[in-house]
Amino acid sequence: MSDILNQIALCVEAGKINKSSPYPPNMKDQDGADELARKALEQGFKPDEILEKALIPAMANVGNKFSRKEIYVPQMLMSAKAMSGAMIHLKPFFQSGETKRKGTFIIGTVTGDLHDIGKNLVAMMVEGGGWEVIDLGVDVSSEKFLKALGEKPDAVIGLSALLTTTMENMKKIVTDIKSRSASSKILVGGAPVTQDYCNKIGADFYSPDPQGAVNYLSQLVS
Ligand code: B1M
Repeated sequence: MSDILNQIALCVEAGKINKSSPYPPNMKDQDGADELARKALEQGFKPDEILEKALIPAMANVGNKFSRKEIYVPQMLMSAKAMSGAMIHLKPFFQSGETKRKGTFIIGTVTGDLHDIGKNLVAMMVEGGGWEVIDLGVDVSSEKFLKALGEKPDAVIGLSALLTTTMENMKKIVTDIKSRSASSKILVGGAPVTQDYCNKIGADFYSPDPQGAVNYLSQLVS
C-alpha cells in the first residue's frame, strides 16, 4: 500500500486527528488524518481508495481491538474523531454521488432514552465502514424511524437502548417497522439488550459492540 495511505491508517488507529491535536503525545506536531487525507486527494488518490484502503481497515482494527478489550472507549472515540477529520475531505465526493457508499444505515436511541455515547460510537464505526449514516439522535419514535425509512427504503435500521424500561419501546419500534416494511433489516444493541431479547422482539441481528454492527452490515452487502 502507498506510504500516504499507510500514514492515514496509522493516524486513525492512533487517534491523531490533525497537526495541532496533542494526542497521542508521541505524534505531536505531525500531520494527522485531516491533513494527510487532503494531501492524498491532491496527489490524485480517489476518495473510495482512501476509504477502502486506509480508513475502513484502520477502523476495523480499532473495532476488533475494542471487542477484545485491548483498547477502551476514549481511544476508540479518538480514532473515530481522526476518521471524521479525514472524512471531511471525502464527504463532498460521496454526497455528490461521484463515489458510492455501501448503503444507508439509519440509527437512533429508542423512545424515552437519552443515552447516546454507545449509539454515537456505532454510528461513527459504521460510517468508517463505508456506509452513509443517518443519525436520528435520541428519544426516537417509530414515526421518526418510519419517516426516515420512507426517504431511504433500502436502509438498514439500528436501534440502541440503555435502559431496561426503554427496551419495551425497542420492541414497539421493531413491531411498527416490521408491520410497515417486513423486509427491512433491524439491528439492535445497547447494554441491557441480549441475543435472546433480539430474537424475542423479532429484530434481525444483535451486536454487543460497534464492530459486530459493521460486520453484520458488510455481510449484508457482500
Ligand atoms: Co444513565 N443509566 N441514566 N445516564 N447511564 C445507565 C445506563 C445505568 C446502567 C446506570 C446505573 O444505574 N448503574 C442505569 C440504567 C439501569 C437500568 O435500566 N437497568 C441508568 C439510569 C437509571 C439513568 C437515569 C434513569 C437516571 C435518572 O435520571 N434517575 C437517566 C435516564 C435518562 C433517560 O435516558 N431518559 C440516566 C441519564 C444518564 C445521563 C444523561 C446522565 C448519561 C447519558 C449521557 C449520554 O449518553 N449523552 C448517563 C450515563 C452516562 C450512564 C452510564 C454511566 C454510561 C452509559 C454509557 O455511555 N456507557 C450508564 C452506566 C454504565 O453503563 N456504567 C448509565 C458507555 C457506552 C460506550 O456504552 O452505551 O453500553 P453503551 O454502548 C456500547 C454497547 O452497548 C454497544 O456499543 C457500545 C460500545 O461497545 N451498543 C450498540 C450501544 N448501542 C448499540 C447499538 C447497536 C449495536 C451495539 O446496534 C444498533
